[in-house]
Amino acid sequence: MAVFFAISGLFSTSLALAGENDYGIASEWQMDTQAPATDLMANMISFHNLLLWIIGLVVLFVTILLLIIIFKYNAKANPVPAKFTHNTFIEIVWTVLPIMILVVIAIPSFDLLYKQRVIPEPDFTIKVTGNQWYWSYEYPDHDDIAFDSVLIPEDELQEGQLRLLSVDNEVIVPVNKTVRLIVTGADVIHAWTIPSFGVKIDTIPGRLNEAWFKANREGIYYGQCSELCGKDHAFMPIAVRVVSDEEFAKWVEEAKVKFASAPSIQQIKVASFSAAE
Ligand SMILES: [Cu+2]
Repeated sequence: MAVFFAISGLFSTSLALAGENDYGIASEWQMDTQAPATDLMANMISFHNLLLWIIGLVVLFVTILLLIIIFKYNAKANPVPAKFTHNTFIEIVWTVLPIMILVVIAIPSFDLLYKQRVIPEPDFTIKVTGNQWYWSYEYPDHDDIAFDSVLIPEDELQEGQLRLLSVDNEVIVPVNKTVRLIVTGADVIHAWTIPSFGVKIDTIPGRLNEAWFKANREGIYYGQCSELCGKDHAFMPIAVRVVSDEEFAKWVEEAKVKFASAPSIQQIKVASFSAAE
């Protein structure tokens, strides 16, 4: 069994290295992660692959030792048991070797944590608010464009739209720009994620969390709320479209007009709530 896991681990490593998986969306029979659209995610995948090799080799090594002991040192094959209780050399080896393995893991691990948590100078900021059960986005550096992003129900899907993933208003960002996310929750805890970006962060009511990404490839990327938040948790997807600088500038101009007049769902809710009081 252990050997099976080791081999399947190595197998999925080679799959990921071959870049078989899709960008921004799960693929049929997918093993391993979605293809990376940020340097950070590429970094995470190579760290993940390093760990798989280490885990695989450790499992293989331990399995071989176990098999040797099971067959060579059982009572039948070895009728006179040894009496020794200590072996200084082997004790040094099994202390020092794991320490060295942990150091090999720790160095890229801390490097990755640093890259994730220390946010580089952003080109602009997007504020993300998780609501039951949709997302709200604000672009404070672009005239406070604000809109809600709601799932397109299955019976209203147009050609090319995806069940449980497509939304009415996608987040639009330019390629190769550092985007800072400031996230919060309006009601309960949600979590915003785009697997291909290597970003996942809790949106907590009454608290601001920060994350960032710099997409290095144009395209559409999907994620799904990743913190159980109520009955429609599965129906509040995240869609980010990465476009060229020109397309982004064009979208900003259009969005200023489009979202200027449309009151957000949140505002309607608040209005009806206060009217009822
Ligand atoms: Cu949720």
